[in-house]
Amino acid sequence: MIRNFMVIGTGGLLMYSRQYGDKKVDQDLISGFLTALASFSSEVKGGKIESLVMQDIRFIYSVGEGDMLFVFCCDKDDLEEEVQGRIEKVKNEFHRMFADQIKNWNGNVTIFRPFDEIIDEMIALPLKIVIVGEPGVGKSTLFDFFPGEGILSLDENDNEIFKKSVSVEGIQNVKQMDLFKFTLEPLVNEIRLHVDLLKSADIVILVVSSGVSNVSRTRKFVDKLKANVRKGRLVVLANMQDMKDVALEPEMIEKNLVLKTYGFSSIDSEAKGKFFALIGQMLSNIFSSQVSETETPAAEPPQ
Ligand SMILES: Nc1nc2c(ncn2[C@@H]2O[C@H](COP(=O)(O)OP(=O)(O)OP(=O)(O)O)[C@@H](O)[C@H]2O)c(=O)[nH]1
Ligand SMILES: [Mg+2]
Repeated sequence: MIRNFMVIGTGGLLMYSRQYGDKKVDQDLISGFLTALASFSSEVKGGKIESLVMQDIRFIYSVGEGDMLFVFCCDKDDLEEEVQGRIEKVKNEFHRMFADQIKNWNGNVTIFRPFDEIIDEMIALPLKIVIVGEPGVGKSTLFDFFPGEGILSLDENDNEIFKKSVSVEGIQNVKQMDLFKFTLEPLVNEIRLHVDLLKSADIVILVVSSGVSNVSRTRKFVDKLKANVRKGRLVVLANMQDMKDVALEPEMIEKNLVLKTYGFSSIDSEAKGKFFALIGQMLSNIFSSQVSETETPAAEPPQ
């Protein structure tokens, strides 16, 4: 996820800054980045797009006219290409909109605020969601909420990767989402082929049918999956909660798999809306500070 976008003028003056999500990028880290840049400034000339990782932040930057610096601060595991493609567009648009103001800039940062709307449009990356589970847990039923064709591609071993891009309603700052679908066992067995996708996914949803045997089989794959997903991003969708007689309660499953678990039923008449609401809830849980309490077995069990 992009956390912050900055335009820095000559002499290191911050001309424009826009923050996304609740978590501010640490000011000291930004200063550290600028200091590091100054120490090899000859290399950043020429409009090339560069990237520098400091702590958990990846700075992707490009120099514009008059040595202005355009910087995206992202998560370190984000795929660079996805952001790089946008930085040139953003840079050109900023220069185009503010050509005169930049020339005679007197230090007033408010004159650049009209850029808020432009940047929000330009950098909206689709939310990347991986859906994984054993056969028959309801993955396809979830995908079928969304009209339109999916795209099928093959990995190196001819396993199918199914992707569907859908428009999102009702989640703040999210307009589009890319859903990927995998069957649990082949994914985990071939996990090295999918590390980039898993690590860069905003959320990885492990779907279970909430049946005892399905949950216990799923459990065997959790550790390996968790090791390849960003902290707090692997969650469980306890599907088929309508099957009251056989479905384990979400709290039980959460305890058993030691992962944040959300109850669900895909055959609910309002399942689509509820699915969006859940995604919103997952996102806000991920970005709140107590993210992954449930991931530590030592944490008190939910009751
Ligand atoms: N009662 C109930 N049935 C469900 C629910 N979700 C899915 N099903 C049914 O479960 C069956 C399997 O669902 P699918 O969506 O095909 O499962 P899948 O995970 O895509 O399965 P594979 O494609 O074989 O991997 C279908 O008959 C669905 O109608 C649910 O929440 N409640
Ligand atoms: Mg299916």
